[in-house]
Amino acid sequence: METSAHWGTYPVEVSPDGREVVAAKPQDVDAAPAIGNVVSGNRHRSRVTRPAVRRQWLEDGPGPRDRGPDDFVEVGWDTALGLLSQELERVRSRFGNQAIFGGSYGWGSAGRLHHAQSQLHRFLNSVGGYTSSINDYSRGASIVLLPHLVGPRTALDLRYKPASWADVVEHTDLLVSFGGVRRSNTWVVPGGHERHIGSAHARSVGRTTEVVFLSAQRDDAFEDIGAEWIGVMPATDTAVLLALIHVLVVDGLADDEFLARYTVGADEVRRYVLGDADGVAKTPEWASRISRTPAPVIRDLAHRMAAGRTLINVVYALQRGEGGEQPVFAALTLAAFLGQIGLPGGGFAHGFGSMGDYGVGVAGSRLPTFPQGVNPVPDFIPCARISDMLLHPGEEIPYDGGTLRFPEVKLAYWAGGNPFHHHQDLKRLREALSRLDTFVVHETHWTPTARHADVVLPVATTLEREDVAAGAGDSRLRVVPRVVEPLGEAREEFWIYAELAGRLGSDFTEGLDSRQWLERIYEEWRAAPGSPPAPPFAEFWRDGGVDLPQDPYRDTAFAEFRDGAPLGTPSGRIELWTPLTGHTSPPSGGARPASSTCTCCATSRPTACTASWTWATRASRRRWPVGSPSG
Ligand SMILES: Nc1nc2c(c(=O)[nH]1)N[C@H]1C(S)=C(S)[C@@H](COP(=O)(O)OP(=O)(O)OC[C@H]3O[C@@H](n4cnc5c(=O)[nH]c(N)nc54)[C@H](O)[C@@H]3O)O[C@H]1N2
Ligand SMILES: Nc1nc2c(c(=O)[nH]1)N[C@H]1C(S)=C(S)[C@@H](COP(=O)(O)OP(=O)(O)OC[C@H]3O[C@@H](n4cnc5c(=O)[nH]c(N)nc54)[C@H](O)[C@@H]3O)O[C@H]1N2
Ligand SMILES: [Mo]
Repeated sequence: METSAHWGTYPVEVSPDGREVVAAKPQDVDAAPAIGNVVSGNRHRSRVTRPAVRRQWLEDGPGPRDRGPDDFVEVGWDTALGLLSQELERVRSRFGNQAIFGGSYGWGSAGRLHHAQSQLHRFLNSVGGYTSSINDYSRGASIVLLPHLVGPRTALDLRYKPASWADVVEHTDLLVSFGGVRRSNTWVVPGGHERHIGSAHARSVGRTTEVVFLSAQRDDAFEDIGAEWIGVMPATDTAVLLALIHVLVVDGLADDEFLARYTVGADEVRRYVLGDADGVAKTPEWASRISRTPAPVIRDLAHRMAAGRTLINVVYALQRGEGGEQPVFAALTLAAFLGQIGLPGGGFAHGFGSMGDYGVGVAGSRLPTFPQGVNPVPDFIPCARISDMLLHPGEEIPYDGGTLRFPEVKLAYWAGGNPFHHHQDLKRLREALSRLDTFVVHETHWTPTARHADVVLPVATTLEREDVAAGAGDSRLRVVPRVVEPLGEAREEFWIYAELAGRLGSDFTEGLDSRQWLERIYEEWRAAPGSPPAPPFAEFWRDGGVDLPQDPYRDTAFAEFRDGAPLGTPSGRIELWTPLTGHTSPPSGGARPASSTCTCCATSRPTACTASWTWATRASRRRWPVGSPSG
């Protein structure tokens, strides 16, 4: 029997007594070794097996308190659901639905129906809505930045239609990656893939293309890719990038024709790297003092880049820190100075080695989706502002060229994420959570987040429920069968929300159980225009899945632009500079963006989030990472 995780597809067996799951030998030659932990974790003693309520909350009622690891009282489902529905009712009727935070960032587990966030959002929408969160921790800065530089559609294409591994093999002479092209990272895809393909691609690239990666770690790239390592201090890549531009400008290697035709602001960049703007020439010697990358290495790299078809890749990690938008901006600028943006296998990429679905070269099919309904509450935060929101209710912050006011939240509801794993400054997070009246967590395991909750509800794992799974560009929509019964009193979240909705007088299920919903989302997907040929549900289930078409995408991001189609930026070109006075309006026109993030959300201080996303602005305020690796 095969199951699915974000880590991929893998076979499992069940012990003769039907209770334990046993990992079987994977057919996937590139299977992630960590997959074994999923199986051994399924019956681990850290599983949440019964609903549990913080004793103090139970005895003294909802209210702000230090949510340390004090004791929990296990209660029956009826008691837990009764208490929780009462509390949800109290908060929504007394304070309004915006006092419920349901952002609930996190990956949960693979599966299209039992997607933890979709389920929670559908439930909260059914009871009047919630304060939501947008964007992510993965590309928090670049999701907001790139639409301003290249337009919203091209920014999206850079994620889903970048130069592919196959393009690199065929066209790229030199792939320069800022950050390691890690094998381990490509094991993971949202929704998982039928088979891991990263290593095979890396082997091909290793045979055809010179690969150079800049990183603090020597062993930071696929072994097979045969990459050359250049050491750089973390968070100093922007200095190296500016020095590379400096060399191109000074040595006459910049593609002035491309810059004139396809970009705005190149003259300002030239003046900036030459030091006309601030008296500091961004020479390789200047950069080497900051980055510890030797100046001759930088100079040589610039010449190698200009000598053939070069693709510049920036891994996600670089933008996940203060000032993290700068290396992304500077790398795009460098690619513009090389003039190869939009040529096959050349230009700029942002994700090789960060995610297994990056550059697979296949146009992703639409996938079955559990409908979430409509959220009438307009309040939202960039997801990484959780502590700021709780500590500073009512305060305004600049966000993506506009202003955002933090709502006053009384109850946070988390399902499928672990903020004590993913957030910064955990002491501050703990202080922030102490301001809540109530913190609800659905978990499979007693994570640190669960231990900080007031109400902890035990949920069934992927191995304990039925679902369907696939990732973007996947070769198969897979059946995810129930392998064992839920442990202890763990339940499907679908059941939990159905029960709560019943108590609160709303409709979560539309009269269907989770198996019927599975069939419904599958059949709706099958009937939708543009879906690939697929059999009826019963046949699909019996066959264990259906193959998805592997149509290669024709035009990569920027291909049409190179052919003359304008970008979705105000100038229609790549914007390398923005006047220091005033920001261009966000692509959304100031309204809530469908999906994007705060430039500074990786920092968690409102004062650091200035929506000043040009590195020119940053530099002028002397926020440059000069001298210290952490900036
Ligand atoms: N220091 C540092 N912090 C980081 C990063 C970093 O590089 N360094 N990376 C950041 C990034 S890019 C990301 S994406 C985040 C990841 O942050 P998270 O997505 O929060 O991390 P996970 O540990 O995968 O949390 C998922 C949780 O969901 C639970 N779970 C699984 N299935 C289900 C389910 O069906 N229902 C429910 N209710 N729960 C379920 C799991 O037990 C687990 O605790 O971390 C971010 N934080
Ligand atoms: N095995 C595994 N794979 C995963 C995940 C996982 O949890 N486990 N999470 C997935 C998720 S949610 C995401 S968002 C992606 C994250 O993908 P990334 O953000 O790309 O992954 P990281 O491993 O954090 O960073 C990649 C490499 O960048 C280098 N690096 C870090 N900072 C700097 C810097 O300032 N300069 C330079 N030059 N190099 C730097 C580090 O050496 C690191 O090995 O990974 C995905 N893949
Ligand atoms: Mo991520």
